[in-house]
Amino acid sequence: MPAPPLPRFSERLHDARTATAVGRWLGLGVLVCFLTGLVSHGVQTPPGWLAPLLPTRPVWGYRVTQGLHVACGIALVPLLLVKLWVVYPRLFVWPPVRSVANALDRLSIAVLVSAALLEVLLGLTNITQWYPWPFPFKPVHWALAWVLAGSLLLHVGVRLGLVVAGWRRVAGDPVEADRRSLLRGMGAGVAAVTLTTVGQTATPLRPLNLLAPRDPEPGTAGTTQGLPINRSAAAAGVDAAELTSPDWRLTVVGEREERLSLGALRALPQHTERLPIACVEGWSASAEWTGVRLSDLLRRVGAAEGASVRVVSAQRSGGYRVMEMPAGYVRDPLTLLALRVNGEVLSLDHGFPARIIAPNRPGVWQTKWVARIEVLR
Ligand code: HEM
Ligand SMILES: Nc1nc2c(c(=O)[nH]1)N[C@H]1C(S)=C(S)[C@@H](COP(=O)(O)O)O[C@H]1N2
Ligand SMILES: [Mo]
Repeated sequence: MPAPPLPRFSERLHDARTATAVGRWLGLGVLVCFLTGLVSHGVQTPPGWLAPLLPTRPVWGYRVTQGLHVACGIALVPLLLVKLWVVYPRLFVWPPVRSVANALDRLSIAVLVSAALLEVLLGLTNITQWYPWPFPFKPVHWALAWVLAGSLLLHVGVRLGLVVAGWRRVAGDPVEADRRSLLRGMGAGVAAVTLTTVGQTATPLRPLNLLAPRDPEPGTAGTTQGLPINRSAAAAGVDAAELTSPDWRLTVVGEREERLSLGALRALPQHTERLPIACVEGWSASAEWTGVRLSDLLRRVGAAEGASVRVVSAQRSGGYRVMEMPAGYVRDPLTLLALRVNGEVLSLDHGFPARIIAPNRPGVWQTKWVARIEVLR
């Protein structure tokens, strides 16, 4: 069969060696995203065997892994665009399939490319808190991560020869100089998107933060008391009158049940700790928290050493209303029921009258507007 009038491409920079050179960086970015994603999944929704093993040190551990996840995720945008530009002429090869093996290979690449584009698009919309999809983010992002990892492994495995050859120098390669320019341009693209966003978690780069959706810089819209507000009291639909009423009580349930007023909480020994909030969406900020040690509160109601707890927010609905805290965080002296942040009484938006702050835990589990703490075992 004669070929239809397909577009023709000069070989320059659309060659396998260039695809491999770009692919190395792309593969590294995907690997970092995959591994840090596994960490996020494990820390946020640990299976039963893992929950007691989760470390509370370093206190900034999740801040680093999730900051890296979102930073590498953003860097994947220029990397993916360059990679697709290098290889897109392959869409037009004739004949489109040469054998069964070739058909399967091309099919697996279709899966790889779709999964990569979708994974990145989902991640980007999620960090801007825009949810245009009819499905929930997390389970889809999680499943796609495995599809992507599997199809990438297959893709690299099938081309192992080319990938290995790509590391070897070729004398007199006429494309070498152009390829180096392309990689430099790609590097500049990565640097640009990284430097203008990573300040949302890497404090010294805050002044460059032009594109990040959240900015912990005081004075920025949506930031008070030195912390961005992830979901305001109004957005969470909490009853401000109830939370600020003198009749407000915190219920703590163990062997006994106690109901403590805000005055009673303030009369207990207060501790001040510097701990970060590390949002799963990639921003983070450290703050100085003052309040009651969770372990002190639990000792008052006769909780056993090694207990885990359930924390219930005054928020009426939503995914963060109920939180379970494994024993390791519960017994940690840094885990506080915080009443103050950065020297001020918590604002309603930051969880007044009392919120949880625990070391090395994702922001989603730093429950605000705590109403009830129950010992589980
Ligand atoms: C190769 C690309 C990527 C892979 C393999 C990947 C993988 C993962 C995995 C496995 C998780 C854990 C999901 C769970 O807890 O069940 C995760 C979480 C997350 N990822 Fe990605 N990801 C990728 C790209 C991105 C990008 C580009 C962004 C945004 C720029 C992003 C943002 C997020 C966010 C915000 C979470 C936390 C979700 C939550 O806990 O609510 N990811 N990712
Ligand atoms: N009850 C409740 N607690 C919550 C949330 C929420 O929506 N409801 N959001 C969580 C998330 S995702 C983060 S990152 C932190 C942010 O705390 P901040 O708004 O005080 O900065 O609060 C956490 N605690
Ligand atoms: Mo968050």
